Amino acid sequence: MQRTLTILKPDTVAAHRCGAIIDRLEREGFAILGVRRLHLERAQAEAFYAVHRERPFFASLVKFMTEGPVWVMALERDEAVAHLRAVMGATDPAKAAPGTIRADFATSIERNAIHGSDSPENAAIELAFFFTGSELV
Ligand code: FUP
Repeated sequence: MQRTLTILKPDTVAAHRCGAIIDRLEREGFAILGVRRLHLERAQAEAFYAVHRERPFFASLVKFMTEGPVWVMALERDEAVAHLRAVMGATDPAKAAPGTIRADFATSIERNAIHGSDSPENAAIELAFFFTGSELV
């Protein structure tokens, strides 16, 4: 079994689509070990996306991620990182395969509904960003 981190982004929360996406994740075999609903502080969003700090879209991305509440979840299943990435689809919804979450729920490359860790190493870092080990049960 493997763990990964997902964030249902402000566009998803504002559109009341968290339930629809969680239903899809559960049907894909993910167990939800931890859930937090929070409104990210600017410094938190900047730290979470620090790898993108020099990219031209960074300021806009941080503004979007702090415009309203998000749901952060710790997920578990076999091959959780790769499977979540497959179920999410490509970053740009115009390029996301039919039936993926981003194809169905995202409206742009920035407002793309959901985050998923991109490697087991980053999953461990991102899980620790939001949860203590004892919170994941
Ligand atoms: P992903 O791992 O699919 O979420 O994509 P990236 O790590 O490459 O990018 C992280 C986030 O930055 C994306 F979810 C959305 C945002 N982004 C943009 O807004 N514009 C871009 O051109 C690329 C990424």
